[in-house]
Amino acid sequence: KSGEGRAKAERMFGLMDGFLKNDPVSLQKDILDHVEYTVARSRFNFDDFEAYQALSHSVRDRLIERWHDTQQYFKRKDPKRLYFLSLEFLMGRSLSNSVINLGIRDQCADALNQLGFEFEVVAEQEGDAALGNGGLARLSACQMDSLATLDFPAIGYGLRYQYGLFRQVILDGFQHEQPDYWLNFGNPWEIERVHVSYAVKFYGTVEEEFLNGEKCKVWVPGEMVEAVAYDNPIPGYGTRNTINLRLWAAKPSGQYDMESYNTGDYINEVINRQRAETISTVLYPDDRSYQGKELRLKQQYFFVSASLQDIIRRFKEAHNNFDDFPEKVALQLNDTHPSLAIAEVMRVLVDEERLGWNRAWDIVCTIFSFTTHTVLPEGLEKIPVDLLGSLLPRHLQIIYEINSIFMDELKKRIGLDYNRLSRMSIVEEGAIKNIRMANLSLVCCHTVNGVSRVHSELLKTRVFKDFYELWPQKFQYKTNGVTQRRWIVVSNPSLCALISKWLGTEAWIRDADLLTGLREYAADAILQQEWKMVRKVNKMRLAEYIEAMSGVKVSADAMFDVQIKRIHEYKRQLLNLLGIIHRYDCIKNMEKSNRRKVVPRVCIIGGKAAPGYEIAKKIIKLCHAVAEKINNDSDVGDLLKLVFFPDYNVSVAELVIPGSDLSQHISTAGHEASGTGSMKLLMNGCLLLATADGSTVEIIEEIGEDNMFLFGAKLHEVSALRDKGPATKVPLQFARVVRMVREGYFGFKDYFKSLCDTLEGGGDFYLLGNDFGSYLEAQAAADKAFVDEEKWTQMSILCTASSGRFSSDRTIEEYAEKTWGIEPCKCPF
Ligand code: H53
Repeated sequence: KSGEGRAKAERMFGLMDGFLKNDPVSLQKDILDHVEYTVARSRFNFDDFEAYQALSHSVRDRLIERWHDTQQYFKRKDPKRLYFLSLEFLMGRSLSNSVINLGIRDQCADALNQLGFEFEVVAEQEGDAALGNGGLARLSACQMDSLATLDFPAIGYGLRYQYGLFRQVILDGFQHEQPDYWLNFGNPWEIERVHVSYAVKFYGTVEEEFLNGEKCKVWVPGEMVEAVAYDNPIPGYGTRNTINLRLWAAKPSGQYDMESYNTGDYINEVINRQRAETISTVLYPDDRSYQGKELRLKQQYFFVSASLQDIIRRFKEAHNNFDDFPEKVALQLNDTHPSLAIAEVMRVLVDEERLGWNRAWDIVCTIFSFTTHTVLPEGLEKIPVDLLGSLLPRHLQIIYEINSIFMDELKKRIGLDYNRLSRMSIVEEGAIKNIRMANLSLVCCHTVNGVSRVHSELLKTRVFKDFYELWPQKFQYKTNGVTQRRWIVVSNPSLCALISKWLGTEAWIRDADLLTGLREYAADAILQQEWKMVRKVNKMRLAEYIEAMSGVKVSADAMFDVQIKRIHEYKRQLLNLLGIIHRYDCIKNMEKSNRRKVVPRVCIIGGKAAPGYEIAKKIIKLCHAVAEKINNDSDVGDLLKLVFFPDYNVSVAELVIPGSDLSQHISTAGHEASGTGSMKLLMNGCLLLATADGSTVEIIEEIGEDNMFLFGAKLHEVSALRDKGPATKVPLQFARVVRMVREGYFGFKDYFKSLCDTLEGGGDFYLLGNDFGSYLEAQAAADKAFVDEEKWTQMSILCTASSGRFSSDRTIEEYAEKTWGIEPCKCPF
């Protein structure tokens, strides 16, 4: 464009103010219009849910406006874009988050008020979008918020499951799973794009053909499924930028085989075609054991293929030479779930674009980066060769070819060290041959990121040691972070207001490092008073919820002690429960007069167990059995209560976190890759009781050991302790509490036997016995600190003040600079 033309276009973008006005009167009119014309209710008669629908549609209109402008702007500027591929996004609710990021929260509340509705009540009508399992999935959601807020040109790609993570229902203390058919009331936060759809191929054979005298491979598929895009606008905070999360849904393909329509079996033919939709039906609820299921592999390829067709189409709109591809495209693999993308890009470039193997390979090696979220070799995904060969025959060939070239090069580098060669091979030999998706990713990506410093060290020295020695330059880490927009501004508005008041600015909402400004007031009596008030009100709200949910009355003066996360043996909810049993036992056995000295506690545990994870389900049952006993014991009264929060999800977290005094992050050292719950709690001024694992190690550096309760074996001690066999230091109290469970003090003796067996008789892989003594000491220290209100409040303020480093904004900035090589592209206001 000429200089003048560009200036004109700039002016146009500068004028790009919204059509839709954000004052309460305009908003109210829009809400009423949506009540009438979208929800089809009378504006004289609609309820809270309908108000939610109408308000959401009004907000969605505003999102769409910004979304269009942002896409338009990106298209014009054509920056290098980040494509974030993840099979899971745990978004939770959207309304409150959207109105806050758009800066129209108060106007919406006013508009509703005049119509006789309350914003909080209306927002409560929304269900969670739970298209993910746990930490990994919520991390993706936090990172999307940061990408938008920091104006990065990014697009998220994933799957639009019809059934999100199962609902956990507790019956008689046992977990039952119920399907989460979350779309039955419509979803105002997505936009169906019937015209953005791609055919995805499966099965079939690979044939050789001669084209222009050149031999080439052609994949003749046996099945085609259509992928249809659903766009979910993600607004940034304090910016016009609104990026896209594009989720794919499976539909029967339009391109079917005409032959089969002449067989006369019309009904069966239609039913078969309809089966295509199953691909995006349901989220796999187990987050780290991969069982080589065909449907799971289909999901992976389906979302990868559709996303890449979309990415390549977008690239080709503006470019005609694939050598420019790496300058415009960064592909981020969130764990190995999308790693088939590597083989898919090779296939497209070699078989369809005919670039030749070497040119295609050079491109592939510069566009992919990979983040791993696990510590354990068992957590790494493997795909049986037979399965891959039948579903994606051409991809298997490509992976074999990549491996063969890699193995040849490796032999030249390291010689004939067959053990090491077989460890590093992408193909795992054995009774069942497997493709190791992590090895594929390590070979083909330019960078592999860990999610905390300790995690990265473990990757280098254990999990991927062989690869680290070969390519040390590929290894980086970006300590995880969470978004303060969701975890303070949305979920804890009164703390948010207090922070802004004392800092004299709201700038920390975009720059969390500014929270350190609170440090200088940590000892200020007035701030402490206000801080305590805010926390007390949050605790009262939580107490009300507990009573409504479980019938258990709790006092907001007690210490609220929470452990909220997926149930896993390594996360040691069982250690927490044994500690609670010990506390109960002590109260029962102490002189009545001494009970006055006990610091009252409300212990809260929440989390889901994977449906097939027996031990985890027993831990949930034990929690209920112990709660039943304690909560009904008049000797104990208010001194100790135990509640299990059923169906823990993002919106439950938003309620629990602001009202927590103490939170537990007590995994056996060396097992939690990072952990992100701790960061959300820290931001909200909750003190941590924790082991030195994952990101906690870095949290300690920020807040100091004095401001938390640290315990347990250190990483370097763990393997020696295991080698030594049954812990020699197991305290007597440990044996006693395990015996209480074993002998049926809480009932269900036979059922809990196998749970107790994991702890005794040479087992105890997770070292509960070893850590029990120091765990009790840390708990005692927490009790002691809680009594000194002034000190506790000061520590609480310091936690929030030190949490800035754990904002996902920092994580994303590091990725942008060190891994993706992308720059902000800010849509003018
Ligand atoms: O990912 C989180 C980490 C956390 C880790 C978690 C995770 C999953 O949620 C699922 C599978 C997996 O391998 C790892 O356990 O430590 O904080 C985000 O990185």
